Amino acid sequence: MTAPADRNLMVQTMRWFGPSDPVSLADIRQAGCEGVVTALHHIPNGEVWTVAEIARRKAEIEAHGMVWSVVESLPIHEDIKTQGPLLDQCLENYRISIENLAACGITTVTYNFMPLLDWTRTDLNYALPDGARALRFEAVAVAAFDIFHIQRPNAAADYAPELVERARARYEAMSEAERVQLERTIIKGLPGSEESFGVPEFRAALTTYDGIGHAELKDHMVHFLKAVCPTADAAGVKLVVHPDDPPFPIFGLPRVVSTEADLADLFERVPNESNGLCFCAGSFSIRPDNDLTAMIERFGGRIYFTHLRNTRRENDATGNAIDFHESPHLDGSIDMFSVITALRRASIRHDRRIPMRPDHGHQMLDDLHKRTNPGYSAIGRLRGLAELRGLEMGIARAMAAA
Ligand code: CS2
Ligand code: MN
Repeated sequence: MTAPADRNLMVQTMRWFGPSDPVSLADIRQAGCEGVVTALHHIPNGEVWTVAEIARRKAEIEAHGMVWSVVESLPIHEDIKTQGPLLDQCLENYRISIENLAACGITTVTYNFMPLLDWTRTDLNYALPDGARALRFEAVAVAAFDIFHIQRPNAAADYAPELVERARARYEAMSEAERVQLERTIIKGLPGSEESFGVPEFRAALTTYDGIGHAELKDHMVHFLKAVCPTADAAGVKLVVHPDDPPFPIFGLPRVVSTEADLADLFERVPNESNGLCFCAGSFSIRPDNDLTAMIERFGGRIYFTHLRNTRRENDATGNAIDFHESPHLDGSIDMFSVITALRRASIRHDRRIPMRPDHGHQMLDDLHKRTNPGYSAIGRLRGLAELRGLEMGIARAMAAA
């Protein structure tokens, strides 16, 4: 019997990118994980995930003594976000994939609703004082890329004049190789991203969002949820949206899952039980106006998955002028003790075990000499997981004893 203090502890997991991931299922098991978070990355975005393909992946995970806890992600085709020509077909395929996952017993499904790009960083090799490498986002690099490299029409209007000038100086000082490197980092696609672009393709893709602002994109998201949630409700599947990373508009593209107000709006407009949240602490942490514990308090009933990660804001700017890098899990702009305490309260209140994964980690120790997926090396995530699991256990025991 589980001691009361240990009831409803989070389900520890790691993300696995499938057979080509340099971190193996055996490695994830040794990290002490009970579950795996993965996706069928080989199936093109918009197509159906068949029962056969799902079952094959599931068996592979179970052969390593773990379970497939969460799908991350069942991606949203661009035609759902822009309401393009394939909209209805993509919605139908999404519903079928949800039913097929449920038939295989997989009932938590992550997605994001970010136009074109998934998460965005400008430096994947940022040297920390201790010699480890982190992922970093620098506002001036994004502005330089946007205004001077891809030359998006009217891009400069989206930045403070002072930032535009710094971006100009920065771009002029960059070598050709540095420009290509920045381009690759921003639009070639980070791990988990479904899209990958060169400059002409990216320019063309941006125009598919002409006329789609914040209100329109939110309407498209509500349309998507209304089309798929009844199927998910009936199948017992929770659809959990991953917040925008970073949580503000980028390249003139709107973002609609960035703040407490965004979430309140989405849950009000689509109250279905299956409309859930992947609480990514790292993504929300980038905005100083996001109060993470208040958000967990308010939306706890909707949280079915959490990414625990921390960031360090490097300036006191807001909006698209913020610089940040990914910090150690327990040492950054957010107080992880408060976040896990709030999640613990939500788990107890709703009597549920929330799957968690250490979201990203530093490249450190032996991994500095290996090929790794940026943010997804073994040792950095193992450090994060070890710290988080100890913190959670301490919180749970202390709460039970109080
Ligand atoms: C990223 C994304 O911040 C993150 O977790 O690694 O790949 C994220 O998992 C997806 O946007 C979720 O759909
Ligand atoms: Mn995340």
